[in-house]
Amino acid sequence: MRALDDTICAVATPPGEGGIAIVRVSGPRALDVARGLLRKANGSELSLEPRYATLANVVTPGNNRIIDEVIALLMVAPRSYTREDVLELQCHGGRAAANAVLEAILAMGIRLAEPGEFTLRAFLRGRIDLIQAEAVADIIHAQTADSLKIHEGLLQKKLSEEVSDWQRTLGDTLVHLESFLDFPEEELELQSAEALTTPLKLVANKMKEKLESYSWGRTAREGFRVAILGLPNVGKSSLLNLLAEEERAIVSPVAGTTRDTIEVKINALGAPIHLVDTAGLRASADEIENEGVIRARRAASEAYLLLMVFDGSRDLTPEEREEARTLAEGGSFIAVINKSDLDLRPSIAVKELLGYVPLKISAISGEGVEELLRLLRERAWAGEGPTSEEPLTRLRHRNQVAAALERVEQGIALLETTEYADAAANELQSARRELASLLGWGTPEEIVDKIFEEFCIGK
Ligand SMILES: Nc1nc2c(ncn2[C@@H]2O[C@H](COP(=O)(O)OP(=O)(O)OP(=O)(O)O)[C@@H](O)[C@H]2O)c(=O)[nH]1
Ligand SMILES: [Mg+2]
Repeated sequence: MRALDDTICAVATPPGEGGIAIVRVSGPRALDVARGLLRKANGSELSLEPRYATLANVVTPGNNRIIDEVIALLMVAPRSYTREDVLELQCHGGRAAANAVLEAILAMGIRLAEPGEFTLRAFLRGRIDLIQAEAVADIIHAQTADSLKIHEGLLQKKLSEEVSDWQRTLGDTLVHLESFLDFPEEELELQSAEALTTPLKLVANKMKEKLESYSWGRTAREGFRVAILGLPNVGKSSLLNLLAEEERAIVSPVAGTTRDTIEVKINALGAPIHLVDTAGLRASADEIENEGVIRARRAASEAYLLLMVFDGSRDLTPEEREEARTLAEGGSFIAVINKSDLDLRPSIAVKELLGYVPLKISAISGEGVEELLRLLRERAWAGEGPTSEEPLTRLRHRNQVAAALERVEQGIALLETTEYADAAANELQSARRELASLLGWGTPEEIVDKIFEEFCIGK
């Protein structure tokens, strides 16, 4: 496992302008940083009362030049997020102040934290389990109220406690089986198969219910995948940017601008939508563009819904008709005619082609976009709404529960044919290991690393 004995620091707030920016320090030297950099307004040294907000100047050691005026908070180990000494400095917002404070801390020999390293420390020190750590990342990334609610529940250990209950039940049966196996000379009676398997069957049923909740949980976490498709230059990337409310994809009048798929999560009036912008569909002599088209078709096949975009400023081409027909046969779609601010020529043609009047929108003026969001929400929820208050939301969780369930069912089958108490005990032990791994205990390091890679710096 990674080093836990050094001190790390990072700006914990996102880049950009805002009221405040927070710089975080965690580790044995956090107090040194406070002593070295914080001064009272009159320049004298200042001592921080743990858990009290203190107004302070951050100064350059040596010449006492003021870098920024901050609110300082000290959390002393083990009563902190990482269970280490933690110093948080609320600087003025924007990049400059927080970066200057960070530079001063780095100059003291403190290391810049990796993404998620504060939470990783909380996990490695046992303050939170892996499900809670994942929930922290998912809360940060949550786009909708549903996703937030589910992940707040996970952070409050709702799933962790259920898993621990299952482990306890398996453990009770194991104790009985093992004492029977370990001390045959004491002539302990093995309970009847029914007495042994009844609690196991209850656990198996609860696991099955959990597994069934995954489909909704995944949607709540990841969103409904909607792939934006169409010929080059129809305005797919412009539409993605408009819906995402940020300039995620490059937009240009050059046909064939987008190559790779670009994914963004949006909140369509409450519905979680995972939008995928794709390369314009056309045969090209450019190898990279062709790869882009292959990716676009893959995105189409993986999508829950297609958002077909047509260009309202020109007529439909024969290839476009052919593409649209094929896409329409392939799955559920919404068709829009973009560039409604220009002459809308093909709406009649699209109606003939696809059998309904497409929505007219403009990625430039924003016309029709509210209506598009409404349509997206409607179509998304038509497929699936909330089915469970506390669903499984991650594939990792689903796989671990499925693996544990398999072992429990195997154990039950062995107990029912009697004779095989030791084999059954092995199965139950394996099931307990799968559940422990779900909670993060004994989970392979590469899996843990992968989880923390999703985090942002400073969390
Ligand atoms: N007038 C007008 N122009 C638009 C609209 N939407 C996009 N455009 C313009 O159309 C051009 C192509 O836009 P993009 O968003 O890059 O189109 P695209 O479909 O992503 O293109 P490729 O990535 O090449 O497939 C750009 O010059 C945009 O400014 C619109 O609603 N109205
Ligand atoms: Mg594009």
